[in-house]
Amino acid sequence: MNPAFEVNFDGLIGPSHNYGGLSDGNLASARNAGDVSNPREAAVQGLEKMRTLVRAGLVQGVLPPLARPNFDLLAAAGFLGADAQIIEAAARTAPRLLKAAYSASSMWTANAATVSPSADTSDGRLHLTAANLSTMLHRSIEHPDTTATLISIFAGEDHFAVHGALPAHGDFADEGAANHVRLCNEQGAPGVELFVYGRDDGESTAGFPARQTRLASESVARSHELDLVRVVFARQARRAIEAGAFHNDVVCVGALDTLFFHEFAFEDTAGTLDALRRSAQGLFDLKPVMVPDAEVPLADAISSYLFNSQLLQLPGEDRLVLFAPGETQDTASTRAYCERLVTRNGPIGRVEYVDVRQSMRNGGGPACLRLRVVMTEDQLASCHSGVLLDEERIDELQACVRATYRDRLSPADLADPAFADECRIAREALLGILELDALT
Ligand code: SUG
Repeated sequence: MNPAFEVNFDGLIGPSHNYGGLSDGNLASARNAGDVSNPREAAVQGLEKMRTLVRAGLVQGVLPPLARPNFDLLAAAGFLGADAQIIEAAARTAPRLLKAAYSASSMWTANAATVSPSADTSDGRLHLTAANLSTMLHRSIEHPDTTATLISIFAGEDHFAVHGALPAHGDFADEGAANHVRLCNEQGAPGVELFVYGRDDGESTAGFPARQTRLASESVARSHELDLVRVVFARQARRAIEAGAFHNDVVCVGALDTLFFHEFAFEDTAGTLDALRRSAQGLFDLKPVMVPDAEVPLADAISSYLFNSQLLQLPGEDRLVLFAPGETQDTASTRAYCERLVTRNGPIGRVEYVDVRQSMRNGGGPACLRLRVVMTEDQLASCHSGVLLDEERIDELQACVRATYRDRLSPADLADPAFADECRIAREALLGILELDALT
């Protein structure tokens, strides 16, 4: 076995972070629509989370923000001319479209791609498939640029296979790693990949959208050349989606042999656990930690984002650590649950709270902000080193954010053509620090 470890690639929050209210079914996005955001604080909070993990001894990566506004989207809608003219015309006649073009949603890199480590794939390469994010307009424009970013970071076909997104149709709706959990004994050993979907292709559901289809999950599993004996497809509970869990990672998180999930996460909990145990036979003994609704009501799980935590193995600690959002500490039921959880003799030994409130108000917790990539030493050595962080680089990025980002942004401010230049200048400076100038 080739030893491997998990690298978290967090999204660096972009200068246009705003509360656009663009995501139907995402209660936080709807609740905070139109509020004034603070992009500077948002990016600093995200970088502080990365710093916490660097200090804990983990390898931490970062993915740069995508260029915003996305002029291709505006041009596709017939807005042509000089940049300032395009923005003024769009602000006047299509303000919602302008918000979509400006969305900083690429920060939630759990949705950037689905990742299968080389221990699970038949060609021994690390596979990544960019997610088409086809359900939400503002997210559907991310994948071409995300694919380009992934190719420039995971360069070299000996080690990496970067796949472009699935066809942009509802039947292939794909939201990436937010609906995918990899379980294993140790990172370098073969694991079991759990794909969670909300509907079948061709199936329409009333109410909040189910953003992942079974066909999309199966397609990714096939192109990643996974051993299908080690793959489980499970249906997300309709009840969870209706309660505001627009991605599975709002009600479930897994790490190593541990699956931490809410009682109402899956349509068929017993069947899902049985299938996981069967797939894990000979590899590891599954450790399920199910949170009963009687202890944490589904509504609290979703408003506090208890499950949208990072579940991490830290050097020197024998049990897993849950890095949960501060909102989990502020919510009585989840705080009490976490206090009880760590006193038990289970696989989770400690809970730490992190402040990512700016992102949380758009429905993005600690787990949304990171893409997990399990890598061997060789793969790490051949990926682009400019995006791997030490504290010095974090300091540089924070200084750049403080110098170039606004600390107040309302959706109405997007109408100001000068803001587009500010966004470009800020992003170019960040790309310079990450040695990714080729992406400008
Ligand atoms: O897709 N919010 C994101 C949040 C993504 C969270 N990711 C995971 N759970 N992995 C979404 O709904 C809101 C943007 C706005 O409303 O302006 C938004 O896109």
